[in-house]
This record gives sequence, C-alpha cells and structure tokens, in this order.
Amino acid sequence: MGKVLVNNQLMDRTEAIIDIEDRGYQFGDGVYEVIRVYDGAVFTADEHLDRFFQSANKIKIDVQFDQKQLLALIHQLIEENNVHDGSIYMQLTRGASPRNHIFPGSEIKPVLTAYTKEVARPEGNLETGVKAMIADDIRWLRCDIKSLNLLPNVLAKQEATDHGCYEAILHRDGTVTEGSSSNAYIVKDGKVMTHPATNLILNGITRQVILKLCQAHQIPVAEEEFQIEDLKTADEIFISSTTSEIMPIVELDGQSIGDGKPGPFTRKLQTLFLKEIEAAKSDV
Ligand code: PSZ
Repeated sequence: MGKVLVNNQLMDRTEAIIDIEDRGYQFGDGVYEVIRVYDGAVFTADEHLDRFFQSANKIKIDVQFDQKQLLALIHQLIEENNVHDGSIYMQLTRGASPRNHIFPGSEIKPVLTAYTKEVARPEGNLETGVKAMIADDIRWLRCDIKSLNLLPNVLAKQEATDHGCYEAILHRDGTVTEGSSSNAYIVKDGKVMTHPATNLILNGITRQVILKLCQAHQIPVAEEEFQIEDLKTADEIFISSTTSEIMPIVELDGQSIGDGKPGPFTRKLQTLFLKEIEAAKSDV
C-alpha cells in the first residue's frame, strides 16, 4: 500500500486521517505539486518546491516547513516506498476548522499531505504523438497559482477524452493559453512560441526546462501570445507537463498538423529533454 506523508509524519495510507472539514475538501482551499521521479531521482525538485511555496504565499498559506525540510521529507517518502519511475503528489491546505469562508485563526495549522506512485514514461505517445481539440478557457484569472480548484480543467479534459483526444488546448477570446493540464507550444517558420508566463497560465517546470534548452541550443523561441488561427496553421504543435514531458500533437480538431507526424523541432527538444533526465539520474 505504501507510506504517505501527513504533515511531518510518514504513516501507512490506511492510518492517514483527514478531517471532513479540511478546507481543501470543503473549498479547494489549498495548493499542490506533482514532481517526477526517474530511476529513484527527483527531477527538478527545487523548481517544484519553489513554485509550491510561491503558490502557498499567493493564497496566504503559511508553510510550516522550510524548503530543505520538505525536500528531506520527500526523499524519505520516495525511499520508504521504493519509487523507481513514478511521481510524488503533495498538497497543502489551509487546515481544518468549522466551515466558514473567512480564514481560520492562526491556531489552525495548514495540512500537508503527500503520496507517491509508480508511473511509466508515456513512450508510445511520445513517439507517435497524440490528438488534441480546442476548448474555451473558462478558468479564473490566477492560473499562475497551482490551486486545488481544477473543475474547469477537469471538464475540459473530459471533453477532450469524450472526443477521443489526449488534451484540450484552451483559448481566451482566440488567444491560446495552455492545455487543461499542460503548457502549449507551436512551431512556425522555425520559431517555437508559447504563451508568456502571466496570470493566465501555469508557468510549468517542464516549460522552464524547454525554454532553457532552446536558449542553450540556439533554437529560436519566443514567449509570445498566439491565436487559434496560428495553432491551426502551425508547422508543429506540442504540449508539456511533468508526466507528459514533451508530447507531440499531430492532430487538432480532426485536422492533421504538418504531415501528421511529430516534427523536427519537437523531436530535437524531446532528445534534449531525455538528456536532462539522464543527467538528473546520475546526479544522485
Ligand atoms: O500527471 C499528470 O497528468 C500531470 S502532472 C502535471 C501536470 C499533469 N500538469 C501541470 C500543468 C497544469 O496543470 C497546467 C494547467 N498547465 C501547465 C502544466 C505543466 O506544468 P509542469 O510542467 O510543471 O508539470
């Protein structure tokens, strides 16, 4: 069954008790992170923990641990559960108290939970590419916060699934923002483009790695808005996330993108990303 983390304690999952009036459960009042584990090594841990603390700060939750302590707890959990290729999910809520929109007093402490699971790399899909559809971005205006409130994302992902698609790529008034659980990119005339890291998207850790790789390898890249029309006529489309890595989109709303196969820029970035994974593995 594996161990889970509740605040600073590792315990059996069956022993973990979360209050019915935990504000995460009542209001979605909390934040979370998903971090990848490759060969037992935590990938881009510092970047994920930075964002976790930033998300908590943005909604005024005071984290009871510092980043170093949290990293130590994560390592403990991974070791205890013997995670090989998998992920760690961690969330922090504003704590449990009688239901009331107003924040509880400082005597109520945030609740941290975390668990791990085995997840294989999606090698087949990375090779062939996947289908996507376009959907309306109906989310709030603080998508930069990795908040527990994922209802619009869940609805968009289900719509994609119902249409036989892997992902819904979202737009606001024609401007492409990101996927329901990924960042979105186009390649046009030899340039990679993705929405700037504003309040309208989550600044993905995978996105940050991709931008760094583009810069290091002289791949033209711009954090610039683009429109649905640019998406439809792109030479290549790909999405990125912690578990999907760099996922080619080869069909959009039933229309082939490029020649219907993952394009050369996407392939190049996948190769470079794989090297990053390999480097992280040998780091430990
Ligand atoms: O397991 C999964 O399906 C995961 S793990 C992380 C994600 C999906 N997605 C994170 C995410 C997101 O939810 C939104 C709305 N935009 C972008 C991303 C990509 O962020 P990173 O690269 O940090 O995972």
